[in-house]
Amino acid sequence: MVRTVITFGTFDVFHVGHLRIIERAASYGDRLVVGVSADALNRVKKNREPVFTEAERLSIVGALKAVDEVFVEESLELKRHYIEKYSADVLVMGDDWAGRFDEFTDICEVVYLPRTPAISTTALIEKISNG
Ligand code: C2G
Repeated sequence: MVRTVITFGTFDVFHVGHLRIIERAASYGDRLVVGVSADALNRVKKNREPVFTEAERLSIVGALKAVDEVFVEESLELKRHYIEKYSADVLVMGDDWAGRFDEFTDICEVVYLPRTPAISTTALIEKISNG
């Protein structure tokens, strides 16, 4: 039996914190599927335009060794649908989302992993803009 892991994120201005969570997520199973937030969803969630478009973010995440499949996450409300569609056995998220997806424990295991400290897309954007 193939154990499928699913995770979600914007993965904008891809950094080592993103890489680490993807690698750790992959270690929970045999196959890793990643939902990459649509540009429109990112606008709603973060109130800003992503630096890289969803097509670019999808290409970057999809090219990673640990990733088997990528798709566009259109809405936060569709999580149950995506978990079922991709037959995920485990949902992995960073602990900034701790407790937020516990409702899915009826259909899969839900795991929250500690975020990589001291790095974020927001901090990188600030650092780059301030020169
Ligand atoms: N992350 C991490 N360490 C960091 C930064 C991010 O482990 N220093 C993790 C986050 O916890 C998340 C993943 O990397 O699990 C993607 O982070 P974001 O791109 O910020 O994702 P987000 O916009 O929170 O989208 O449906 C859920 C959302 O789509 C998650």
